[in-house]
Amino acid sequence: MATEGERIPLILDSTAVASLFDQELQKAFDSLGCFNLAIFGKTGSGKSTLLNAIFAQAIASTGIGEPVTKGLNYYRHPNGYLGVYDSEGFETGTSGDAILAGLDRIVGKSNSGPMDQRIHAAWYLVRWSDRRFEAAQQSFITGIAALGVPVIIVMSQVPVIERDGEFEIHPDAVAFAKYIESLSLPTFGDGKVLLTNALPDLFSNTVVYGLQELLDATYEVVPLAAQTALTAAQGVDGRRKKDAAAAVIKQATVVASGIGAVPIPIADAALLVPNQIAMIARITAIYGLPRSRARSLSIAGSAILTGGATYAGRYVATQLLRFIPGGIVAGSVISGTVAAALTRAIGFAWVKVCEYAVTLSDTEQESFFSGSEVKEAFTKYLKSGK
Ligand SMILES: Nc1nc2c(ncn2[C@@H]2O[C@H](COP(=O)(O)OP(=O)(O)OP(=O)(O)O)[C@@H](O)[C@H]2O)c(=O)[nH]1
Ligand SMILES: [Mg+2]
Repeated sequence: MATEGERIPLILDSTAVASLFDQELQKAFDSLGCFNLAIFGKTGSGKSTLLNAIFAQAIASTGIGEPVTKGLNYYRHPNGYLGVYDSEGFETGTSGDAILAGLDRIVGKSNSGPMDQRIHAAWYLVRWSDRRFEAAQQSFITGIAALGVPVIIVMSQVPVIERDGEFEIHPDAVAFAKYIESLSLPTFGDGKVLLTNALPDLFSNTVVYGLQELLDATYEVVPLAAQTALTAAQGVDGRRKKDAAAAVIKQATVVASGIGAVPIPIADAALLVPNQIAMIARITAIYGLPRSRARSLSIAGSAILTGGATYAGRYVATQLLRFIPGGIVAGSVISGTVAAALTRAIGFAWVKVCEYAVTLSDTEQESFFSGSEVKEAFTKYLKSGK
C-alpha cells in the first residue's frame, strides 16, 4: 500500500498485473483463515446434501480428504477457508464411541494450536423420518458438547410445503422436534432443533427450508476469528458477503484518498492500481472465487485486470469523473475525494461481477472468467454504478 511520498512503479503491463493479482488473492485467502465444521448423523441422514446446499459446492468431491480418526474424514476446501470433519456411514453405538475418543484427541491437540485448526461447530443431523431418537444418539451429542465443541441439532429432510408464502411443515416432524427439544440437551439454544430441507422435491412440492436459520445459528456459536472464513465459504447468505465486501471497499477508499491527498495527474491514475488490485482480490476471496484453485490463473490472466482496474484508471479521465462531483479538478488532477470515489466505484462494480459469477455453474464460471465476458460485465457495472 502506498503512502505519501512513496514512489510506486507504474504497473500497466498485463503480466505484472496478473501476477500481482495472484499474490494478492493468495494473501486474501490466507488472511481469511479457516472455518472448521464437524458433521454427524446416521448414514443417509443427509450430511453431504446439507453441506453442498449450505456451502454451494461439493466439498467432499473438490476437497482433499484424509481419514483423521476412525469413522471421521477431514476435507479441506482447495481455497483453504473451509474444513469439514465428515462422519460418513456413521452409526451410533461402538463406532460412535470410537469417534468420540478420536475427537477427544483432535480437540485436545487443536485447542492448544492455532485458531484455524480448531473445530468451531458441530451439526448433528436427525432424519425426520427416523422418528426415533436413541439413548446412544443422546449420549453422543452430550459427549461432543462436553469436549467444548458447540453442537447444533438439525432435523433433516423435513417435508415443507410453501403455500401463499406460508410454510407447512409436516406435523410429525414438528412433534418429533418437540420431543427432542424436551430433552434439553447441552446444545445451541438449550437443545433447540432446527428444521431443514436441503433439496427441493417437485414430486411432493417440498421446498428448500431452514438453511438461513442454520447458518445464523452457526454464526452465533462460532468465534469471531472464524466468521470471516465462514462468510466466504457459505453460499446461502449474500447479504453477509456483501457487508464483508463493503468493509474491504471502505478500507481501500481510505487508502486511495491518502494516495490522492497529493493530487495526482490523471495520467498517473495508475498509482491507484495496486491498492485497487488488492481490494479486488479480497472481494474475490470473500465470494469464494474462483471455486477451484486451478482457475485463479485464468482469472488473473483475463482481461479484467489489465482491462479492468488499469482501464478504469484511464477511463477516469474521460467518463467517470464527469459523474463524480468535483471530478475534474483544475489542471486535470485527481484529488483524494475523486480517488476514493473511483476506488469505491470499482469495488462495487466488482462486487456485482462476483454476485453474478457465483450463480454460474463451474463450467460457465470458467468461461466467464477466461473470456471477454468478465471485462464486459465489469465495465457495464462500472458505468451503471455511478
Ligand atoms: N428431499 C430430500 N432428500 C435428501 C435431503 N438430504 C438428503 N437427501 C437424500 O437422502 C440420501 C442420502 O443423503 P446423503 O447426503 O448422501 O446422506 P449422508 O448423511 O451424507 O450419508 P453417508 O455419507 O452415507 O453417511 C440422498 O439420496 C439424498 O438425495 C433433503 O434435505 N431433502
Ligand atoms: Mg455423506
